[in-house]
Amino acid sequence: MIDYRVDADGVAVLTWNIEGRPVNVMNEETVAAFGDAVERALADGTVKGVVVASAKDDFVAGADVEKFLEDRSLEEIIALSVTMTRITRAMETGGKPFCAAINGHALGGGFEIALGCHHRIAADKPKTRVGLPEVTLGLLPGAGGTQRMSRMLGIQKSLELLLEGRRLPVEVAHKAGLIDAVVEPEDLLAAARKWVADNPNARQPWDDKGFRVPGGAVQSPVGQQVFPTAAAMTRARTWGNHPAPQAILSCVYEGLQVDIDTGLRIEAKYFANLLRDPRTKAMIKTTFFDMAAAKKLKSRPQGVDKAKFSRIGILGAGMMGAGIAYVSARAGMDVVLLDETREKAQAGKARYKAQVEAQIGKGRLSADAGTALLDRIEPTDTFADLAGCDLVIEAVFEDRELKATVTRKAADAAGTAALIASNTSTLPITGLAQAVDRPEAFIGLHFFSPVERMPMVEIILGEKTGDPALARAMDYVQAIGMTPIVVRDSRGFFTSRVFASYVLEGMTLLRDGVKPALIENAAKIGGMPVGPLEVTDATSLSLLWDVRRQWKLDLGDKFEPHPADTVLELMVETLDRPGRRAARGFYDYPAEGPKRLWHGLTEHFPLAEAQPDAETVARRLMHIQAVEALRCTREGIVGPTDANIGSILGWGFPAITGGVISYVGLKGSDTFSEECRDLAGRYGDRFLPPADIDSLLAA
Ligand code: 3H9
Repeated sequence: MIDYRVDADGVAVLTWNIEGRPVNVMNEETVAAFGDAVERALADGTVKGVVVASAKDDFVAGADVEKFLEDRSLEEIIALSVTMTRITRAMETGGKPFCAAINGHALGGGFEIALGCHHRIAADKPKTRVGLPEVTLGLLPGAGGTQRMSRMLGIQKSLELLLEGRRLPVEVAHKAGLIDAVVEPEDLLAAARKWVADNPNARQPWDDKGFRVPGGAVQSPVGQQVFPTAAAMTRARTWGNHPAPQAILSCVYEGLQVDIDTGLRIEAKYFANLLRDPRTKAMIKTTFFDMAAAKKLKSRPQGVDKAKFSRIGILGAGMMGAGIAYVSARAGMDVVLLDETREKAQAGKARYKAQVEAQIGKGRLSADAGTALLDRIEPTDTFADLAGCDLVIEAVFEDRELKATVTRKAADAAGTAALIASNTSTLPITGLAQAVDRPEAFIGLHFFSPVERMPMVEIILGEKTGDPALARAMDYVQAIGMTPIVVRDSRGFFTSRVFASYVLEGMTLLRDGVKPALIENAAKIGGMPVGPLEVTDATSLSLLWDVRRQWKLDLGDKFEPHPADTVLELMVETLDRPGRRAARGFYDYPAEGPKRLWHGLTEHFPLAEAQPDAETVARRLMHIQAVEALRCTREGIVGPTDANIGSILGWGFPAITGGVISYVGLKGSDTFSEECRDLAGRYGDRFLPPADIDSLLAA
């Protein structure tokens, strides 16, 4: 587990090499083995100093996150932190120099081991990342990270890194002072050994009498300025929904006012409290494990050869089509971008020229790579250019006839080997598949806007879509670096349908006379990143109104009117406020200055005399999404895991809940049902929860 070797110079090398795991992780057994090795080195009179190294590609990837999902007592949870404290303090104060030889990723607890060494040398590998990303899992560093990093970098810089959980390239960490030296990979061990041999009296600065926090202590003018600002910014960003950033602030604030040993105990307490919070587990399950499994295509149909996409076609060079062309070209594919005229296709490509230039400007892309990327996109108005495409994605207007016409032409031109997809967000795939001779090779690929920033694609199965088509579609999504969820065909599929329930509820609140600012703020109190009125503006009221009208036409008697329909109609048809792009929606968007809620709202939607409390408004906005998502799972449109992933990546449902279905589990199905029935009694049957919720929650 931990190889122990002492060389002729008296330098012990403790090498992490956890059997049966792809990366080195820290759990009770591995940490105990590491502790034994540290003790042995300290006790061995022939050992002059110690190098901590790894035999795997990474250094140590942190605590074994799988263990965090288990139910444990406070004592058991604290034990890992306490043991790590004992070990790292022994390393720091045992009288022998310790040097970390960081050969690859050193993250979370792995980087905390390195911080517990007197010196850190890293191999110069561009892909290596180091840092403390715990906050992104809803946690805080529980093996000394908050205490050591703040004592090394000072309050401001350490809070920035701890609160963002940034994974730093080695060179950046070196500049920040977290890594002491960077060497060629083949020189790493020798450099570490040499440092140990040359520095027999190494000590951590915080173990010296008179140690001062760099830049100023908590009660210094700097501390007095940084903490209130950081607390206010955290509050503004999280609306009090995320316990981890708050706990990190407390750890640094309290920990820096005491000695390091007391600080480490404070950190352990906050760490354990976070880990016992059911929200943290829910977040870890969905964002760490389920998303990784989805990205690795764990549910891909078996027995279908992995598909390669060297040339693909996009129909329609509007915002979505151009975005899909860009992300595909970015992944190395040749893209035929087709529109009615060459000029329109060219304009679609041009949308991304600035994007590429910005990437070059930021040093994320070389000028040559940027030019090559754009060169891979071939604008055209000729269907014959689609010959030989492995995949064609239709991304024209939401007009059934138009879609059928272009899809048929494209399928004929591309040939029988091509997978044919539609990027519709609303029209059922089974109907669109009728346009082609091979409905088994037709599938929905629903991208989100802006394509290059949204990390997910909703794959929609038509009635006749075959497994090979699904497997190939998943391969494509993986190839462009995104996460797929798979859903069955239905009106609005999964994401558009549940997202619509949120924005329609926001508009219904407006119709009910609730203050617009209360609606927007309550959504954020509920954990949503953007209020329903603002996000409707961004999506476009007129688009939503068109969809509602189309559904009414399609469904006839079966169409279920929504109380928000009157709001949409008034805003779009009478008041001509179609949304953000026209700079007129629920908000005004003055050329100078920030957007603001349109003052005319209260004239057209008079305020009710009695305003509800924010909690009730938030509950309406959050519960309605969960009810709609449960209905989708009941109807077999989506499974609970994909529903959770889709809600977080697709429309920003709060990750701290673990997703829209997990949200119900966290509340408890009985409590949730009761609250929904109460809302249904007061605001309408749309809140009525499906029966037997428990059977819908299990992943
Ligand atoms: C922490 O450290 C808290 C401490 O402060 C508290 C101490 C008391 N645990 O991603 P990959 C698995 S919190 C369990 O495909 P790559 C992973 O699930 C932790 N499993 O490889 C996958 O399994 P499978 C803070 C882990 O090369 C396999 O290993 N640390 C862990 O693309 C291969 O992983 C982090 O947040 C883990 N910690 O990327 C870092 N790490 O084969 C988390 C990996 O069944 N890890 N696995 O699908 C990573 O970011 C990436 O794995 C890494 C390698 C960049 C290291």
